[in-house]
Amino acid sequence: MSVNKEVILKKLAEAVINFDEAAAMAAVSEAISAQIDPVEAITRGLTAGIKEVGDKFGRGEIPLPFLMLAAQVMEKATNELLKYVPEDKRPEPLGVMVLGTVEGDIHNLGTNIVTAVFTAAGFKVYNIGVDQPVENFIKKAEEVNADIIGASALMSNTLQQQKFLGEALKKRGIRDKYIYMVGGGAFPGEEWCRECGADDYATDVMIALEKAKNLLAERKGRKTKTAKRK
Ligand code: B12
Repeated sequence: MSVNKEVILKKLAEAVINFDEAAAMAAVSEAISAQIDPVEAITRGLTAGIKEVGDKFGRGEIPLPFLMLAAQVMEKATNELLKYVPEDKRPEPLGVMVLGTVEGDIHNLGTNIVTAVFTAAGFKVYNIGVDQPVENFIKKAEEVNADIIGASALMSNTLQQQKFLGEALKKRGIRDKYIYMVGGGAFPGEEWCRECGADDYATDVMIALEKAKNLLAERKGRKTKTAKRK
């Protein structure tokens, strides 16, 4: 691993920690010139920074306006890096995903990254935005005939919405129509995924992508087998 790459990733993280937009954009340029994978620059650079800011906020070491400044820097730098994620142009989408942040939660840096990375990988993503009631996920998924429903939650008091969505899908008898994935920074792990009745979870976009591809392949395999048996 090149030393230069680690230095640039650190600069990206520090720029967010110091809410220094100029330093962030300079580090973004350096990352692009050094041909660092833009997704890695986001996940190992900027995201490491925003996590540290979040921890400081959580410990009461910095007030909310500083958290907001750091989030703005993160968003601007992320948007610039996402321009360099190569588009994988496929005639048919790999899969259709409806994605959003659950009701009561306005965090969207993560879902914007998931949207960009999944789109670049060949998915058609309908990002329905933040603060979305359970019904809206279902309505959109039914409307666009989605393969995957993805729900993001970042706070302990909004996590339960992921469970409500799983329950609502079941109640309507359409749970098996969809792959249901849950994620977001505050994700408690495997056990919570099961409680939500979800197929899988991820707290990192690249892991989410790999899991989504595997789940789709599994499902397509199952469908082909059923069709052959008929
Ligand atoms: C940035 C930030 C903000 C920004 C949000 C800006 C924006 N446009 O999103 C602002 C300043 C607005 C904000 C506001 C608030 N925040 Co805030 N925020 C954060 C912070 C620091 C980072 C979150 C983030 O963007 N991370 C970076 C992204 C890229 O990561 P991510 O979301 O996890 O996404 C990745 C993966 O999870 C995955 N992924 C994401 N979604 C999905 C979906 C699926 C289906 C899958 C498979 C994968 C996946 O892929 C992404 C890329 O790798 C966190 C701390 C933390 N450590 O998470 C606190 C944090 C989440 N916030 C917190 C709080 C309390 C708040 C406020 C209530 C503060 C207040 N007093 O007003 C408000 C919330 C208002 C509301 N109703 O939602 C708390 C929550 C505590 C808790 N456990 O409940 C945290 C944990 C901070 C803390 N330590 O106290 N916040």
